[in-house]
Amino acid sequence: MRPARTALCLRLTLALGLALVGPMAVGWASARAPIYVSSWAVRVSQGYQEVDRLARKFGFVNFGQVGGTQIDGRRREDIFPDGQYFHLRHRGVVQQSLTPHWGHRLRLKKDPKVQWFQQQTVQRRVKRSLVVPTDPWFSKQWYMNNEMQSDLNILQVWSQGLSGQGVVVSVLDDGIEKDHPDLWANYDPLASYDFNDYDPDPQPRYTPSDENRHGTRCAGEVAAMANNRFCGAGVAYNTRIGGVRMLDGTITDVIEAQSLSLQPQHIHIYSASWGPEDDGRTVDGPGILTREAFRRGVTKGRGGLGTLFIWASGNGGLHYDNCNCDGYTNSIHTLSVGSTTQQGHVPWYSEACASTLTTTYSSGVATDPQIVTTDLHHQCTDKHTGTSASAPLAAGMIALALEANPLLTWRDMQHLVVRASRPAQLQAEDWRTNGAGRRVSHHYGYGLLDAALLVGLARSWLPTQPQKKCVIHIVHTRTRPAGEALAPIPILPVMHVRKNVSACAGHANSIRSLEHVQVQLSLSYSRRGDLEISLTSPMGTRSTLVAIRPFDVSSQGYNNWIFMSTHFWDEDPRGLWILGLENKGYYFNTGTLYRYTLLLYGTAEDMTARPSGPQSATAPPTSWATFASPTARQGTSTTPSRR
Ligand SMILES: *[C@@H]1O[C@H](CO)[C@@H](O)[C@H](O)[C@H]1NC(C)=O
Ligand SMILES: [Ca+2]
Ligand SMILES: [Ca+2]
Ligand SMILES: [Ca+2]
Repeated sequence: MRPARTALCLRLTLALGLALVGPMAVGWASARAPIYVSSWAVRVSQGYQEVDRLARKFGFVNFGQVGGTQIDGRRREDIFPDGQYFHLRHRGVVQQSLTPHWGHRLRLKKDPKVQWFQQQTVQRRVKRSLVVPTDPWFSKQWYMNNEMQSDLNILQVWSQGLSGQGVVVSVLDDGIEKDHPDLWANYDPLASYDFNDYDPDPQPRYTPSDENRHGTRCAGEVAAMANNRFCGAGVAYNTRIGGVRMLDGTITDVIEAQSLSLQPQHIHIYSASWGPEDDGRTVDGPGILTREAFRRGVTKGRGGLGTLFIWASGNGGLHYDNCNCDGYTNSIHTLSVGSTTQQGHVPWYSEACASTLTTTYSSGVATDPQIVTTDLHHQCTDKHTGTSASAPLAAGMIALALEANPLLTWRDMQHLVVRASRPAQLQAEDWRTNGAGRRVSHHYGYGLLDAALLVGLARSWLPTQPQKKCVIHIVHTRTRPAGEALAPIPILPVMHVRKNVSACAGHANSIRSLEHVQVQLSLSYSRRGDLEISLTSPMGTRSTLVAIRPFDVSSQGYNNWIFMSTHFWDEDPRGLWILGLENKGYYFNTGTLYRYTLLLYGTAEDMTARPSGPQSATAPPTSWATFASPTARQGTSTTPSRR
């Protein structure tokens, strides 16, 4: 499909090939389409020489007789006594394909000497035992050691022979202790750089307070080595791991953009746990270069399949921050990850917002268990916390999915994550069922990410059709070319702006199934944090674009700010969209709406017609979100801008 991908493809298919040779143990989830490999069984009665002729003629390699291997000098003729079955492979055929090779099928069919043939498919065989790493701290890794009923389901994936082989992840943070005993073997200098000191070595700067331990901790969650008698195991323990040191110094648009576009043909997944201050009053996002880095990443990175940017949703829960006021996590190009505690509660640091796609485990109150990972000074810790602990877990799970299917695009992966996330036992007051029948929450996105579901779906996923973008200008006070100026709209205490939308029907960019929806707003408001903004889709899904933020007393309003919601995923966008503006604070607030643009992203395909995902039809019990007591909150410290 995309020629630039060849090199990457080769390397990854090699890894896949290896996985296939081993005791292949795949898929316990749903029934799937067969996956064809570059291997044929043929029956030719005239024997070996005739098969050789056939192989030469069609460009196959003759791997010999099936059952004809010599053991102790004796032929194993008991299996196929007539000696007529042969194994052919073709080097010019992709290692794995969802369709049989029609050309070879036709040629073999036409050849009179071929009595029977069959292109081989991947046989899904489940190993009956789980592969459990022997690392001494693995027993403490509660979120993946099968101790709890709804863990991240990672043992299931390891037991299929997947461990992130061939995948490259880079952690953008404060450095990485590359000689750490649980990281060194997976450390990848090509996926690393130091943009604080401009040198290739991302080793953290050591200080008495060990403030630069964050990147090393995140890296271990992804790629700590397994079965080496040290610490625990990373989610994708054979993934190559790099670190970009960029948070330990002055951060600029240039440094962010350089970090996010480091080696985009080599690094497949970037994991980032930083952003604007989580103080509950900032509205800020990437600069012009960084936005371009995201755009280039998804269009040109990974051989054109698109770089995967995994982002922590934010730690501003204590300040009632909203991750939709953070332009990194709410970008359609980043896959935003929230947190839940072991008990399935909303953690005290968690930020709710409409752009979060999925959730993994992390810390909670002081009595909740935390995340086990590598630490500075060749140590191991069981005290890693916050949403910054959640994003790398998701990055590791996505690495496993990429090993299972290296050809997934950045949008494929978001579709898969939507389908592989489950409400499970996660508690929130706002679980709703959207128009595509999926439960979604502002605290958790589509719920807890399940690695086995993700990998199972990834194996048989048919590529998502091209992204369509439909832009609808609903309010604009710009002077039109004709000279007609539209008057700004005063914002009433409760106001709804309705628009019946065709979603570009009849045009090339007509959308049948939604992915991301953006709302771009320019408005003034006397106290920005008091204004709650919501969007309701034609299918009746109401998504809060921003909830009240009591600390945001700014009178600056929103200046072309883009809010994003993932809650309408796979819905049909045609019909009435309602933007809701509501004063939830100071009675005398006033404001003016200058501009409102609705940006719909999606595809022409009806995605709901595809086999349904893992979403359970039975609704789990919901309850009110619980927050830790203020005293317990002090147990965990977070640094602004790092998560
Ligand atoms: C929206 O417009 C379409 C086409 O004009 C019409 O059929 C439909 O009834 C309208 N829907 C609403 C809710 O007004
Ligand atoms: Ca350095
Ligand atoms: Ca280990
Ligand atoms: Ca935030």
